[in-house]
Amino acid sequence: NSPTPAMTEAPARHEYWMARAVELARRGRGPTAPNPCVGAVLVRDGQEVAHGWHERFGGPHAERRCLAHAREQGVDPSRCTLYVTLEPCNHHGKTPPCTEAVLEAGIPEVVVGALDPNPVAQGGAERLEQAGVRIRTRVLEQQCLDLIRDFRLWQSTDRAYCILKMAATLDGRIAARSGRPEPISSPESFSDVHRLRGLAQAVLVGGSTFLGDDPSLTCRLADMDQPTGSTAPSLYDQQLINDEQPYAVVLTSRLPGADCELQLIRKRPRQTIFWTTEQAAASETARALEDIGVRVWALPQQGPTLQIQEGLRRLRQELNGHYLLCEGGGQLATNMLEQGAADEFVLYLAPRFLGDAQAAPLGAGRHCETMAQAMDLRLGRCEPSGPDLKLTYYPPDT
Ligand code: AOF
Ligand code: ZN
Repeated sequence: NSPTPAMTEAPARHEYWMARAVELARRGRGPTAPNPCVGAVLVRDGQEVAHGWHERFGGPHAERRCLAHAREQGVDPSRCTLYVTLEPCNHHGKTPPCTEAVLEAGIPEVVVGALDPNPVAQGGAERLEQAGVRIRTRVLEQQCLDLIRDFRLWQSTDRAYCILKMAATLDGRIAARSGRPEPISSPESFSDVHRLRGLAQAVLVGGSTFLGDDPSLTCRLADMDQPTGSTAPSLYDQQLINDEQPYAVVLTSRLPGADCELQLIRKRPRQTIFWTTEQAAASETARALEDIGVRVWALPQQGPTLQIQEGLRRLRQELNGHYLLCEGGGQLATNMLEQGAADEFVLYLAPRFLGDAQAAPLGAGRHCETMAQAMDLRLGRCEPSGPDLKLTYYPPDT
């Protein structure tokens, strides 16, 4: 029997409520880009009395949403502790400073997850402390920093944030021996993947997946649940209304003919992008593809493959793409990890075991004599997804 948060020692209690704020913040992932997702909770006498999160870019910040919720509930914030995943902002941006809102509400204690990496907005914690508010910072800091990894990347680089997603059996296989695209993971994981596609402005596959699976790479909304509790029109609604689908990106040195029968070329040429070699991009085949609306981008060579980061940069610069979702296969996943282009690696592990060494594995193309050659990752999140396990990894040094 785990004790209730009200009974636990202060640090555990603070972490409990910060974890709750992190979950709230995650609901805003996507529509808040390129701003951070932020969550906030107001707690009184060990009870949550109000909550809020940043719902969409340009909208009210998490703290203000939380205070508005408190007002609706008839709660007096001057007897509460505010938990917020990111340091309250201290600047006039699209919205006035949250530090002002906190002081006006008379909140006596604020617990902050991560300090704001944005030099324009930071300094809120210090400002509140000077005004006499009890401040505690860096609570569950790593989780709160992981939450805004995308935001930190958008602030420090000019490229899109890349999520590498794979589904595998317990023995690390991504297909049976036939290679046919059969489902591996559960329906719950399937809808989670479509949520990721809904978040992304582009979905990337390798050349062999493109030719072998003939994927449509669309986000199929009808199968998905809506996020609950949101008042903003969700990204999913907007996509339904606008019929927006993520761009389909294919990394390949061999371009298909413009008259081929592949789904992307036949049905979605204007939303298809090839990342290819200089040579292929200069070919007649490339011109014919461009004539039907396909984009062909030449990427610089990097070792045996192409420089993925350059594709991510063009995606952000030319198409305002903030997220790219990479859906494998094993060779592309390996290249991506080797190039440090996977900012987040989401792995759905299904409780199934093939035991066939000829079945396609999660990774391919490297020669590793010893474990010293392994690429190390850091486990960020571990959560059930129906009967599967959803594991989120990050590069180790971040
Ligand atoms: C957010 N949501 O809940 C918090 C943020 O242009 P603005 O006014 O929306 O301000 C954006 C900056 O405010 C952002 O870069 C971050 O540093 C800070 N905090 N931002 O989008 C929030 N609390
Ligand atoms: Zn703010």
